[in-house]
Amino acid sequence: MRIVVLTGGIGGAKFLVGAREYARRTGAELTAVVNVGDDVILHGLRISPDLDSVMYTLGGGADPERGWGRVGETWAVKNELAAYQAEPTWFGLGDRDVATHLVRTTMLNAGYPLSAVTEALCARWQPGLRLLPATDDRLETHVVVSDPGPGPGPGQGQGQGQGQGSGQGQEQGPDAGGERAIHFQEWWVRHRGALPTHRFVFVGAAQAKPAAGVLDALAAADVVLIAPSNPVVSIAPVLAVPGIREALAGNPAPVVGVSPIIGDAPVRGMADRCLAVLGEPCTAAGVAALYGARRAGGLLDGWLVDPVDEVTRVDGIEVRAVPLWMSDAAATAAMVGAAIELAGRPTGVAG
Ligand code: FO1
Repeated sequence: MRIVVLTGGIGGAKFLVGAREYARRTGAELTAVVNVGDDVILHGLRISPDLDSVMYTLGGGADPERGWGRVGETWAVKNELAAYQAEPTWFGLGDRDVATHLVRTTMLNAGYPLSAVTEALCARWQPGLRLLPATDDRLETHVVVSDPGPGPGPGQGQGQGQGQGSGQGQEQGPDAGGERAIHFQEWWVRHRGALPTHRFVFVGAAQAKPAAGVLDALAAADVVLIAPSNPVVSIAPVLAVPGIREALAGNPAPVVGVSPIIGDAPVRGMADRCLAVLGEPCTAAGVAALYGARRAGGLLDGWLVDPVDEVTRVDGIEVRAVPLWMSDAAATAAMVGAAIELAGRPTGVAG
């Protein structure tokens, strides 16, 4: 059986550990199509947070608490950059992590596509499944926030002037009411999403093409799973790549999603804040409705929810309640088995 998983970073990485366990037990072939909207160029380095979270987690090099970056990390480069007041100082670049970004940036500058770079990095990390970026083209999530007007607002302050205008909340400048876009990483890391936010924009999406291998994987899939990632800033940017939604609709293989919301709250991260920007409820049923039912022109045939959410049905989508806490690989593998079962495929796992 061929399984394709659409995924973001941290929550998706944990999900893929279970999916890999399931694939090992059943002999299924597993491909992950990973969000690149978090990607950013900082200090001249190309950083791909979701690809790295997945690669490090599956390769055993991730810091388990943070979910991003390397375990046993040191921060000499970050501290030296801060000593030079080289902005941004709010993004934590670990020394080991920098080596990944140096290799990636060197290969991209040499003309290799991101999918080839990812393959090369995975030769070291051996994630145990195929990792594909959603696209090899530029696709960056930017966030449109209210503009406090002139003055050293966040991200524009000089080195020494950095203290004013940022960090003490969002003073309204004289021409308050404007809008400006900041990179997702500034919104997420520097401001923790605590800015008056209007919308998310996937810059470059309209011109982006699915990365090499993505459309073939989706066309050949027997089941497609949507990982319990942030629906707004992790899954949506994947679906924004022209051709990916069409490939899902064109393949009758069932699409089953796993709720990232348990008990009306995100398992981790800021899906609640992101959903609020869209005016969507932070509920398991709400996210399913956001993805939509295949028979109504949306994505889903099935939806896994945690029993605590007592969601019995979402129009046109078959709902199943199973424990969704990814406490370990075995628990997550059981979730994957339940999703495959809901897809109506033989799970191939005895008992
Ligand atoms: N997330 C943070 O909250 N703070 C950081 O300093 C930070 C640094 C960082 C460096 C490399 C990397 O691959 C990811 C990093 N992240 C950091 C996570 C990143 O912001 C992710 O995009 C989000 O966690 C959303 O998935």
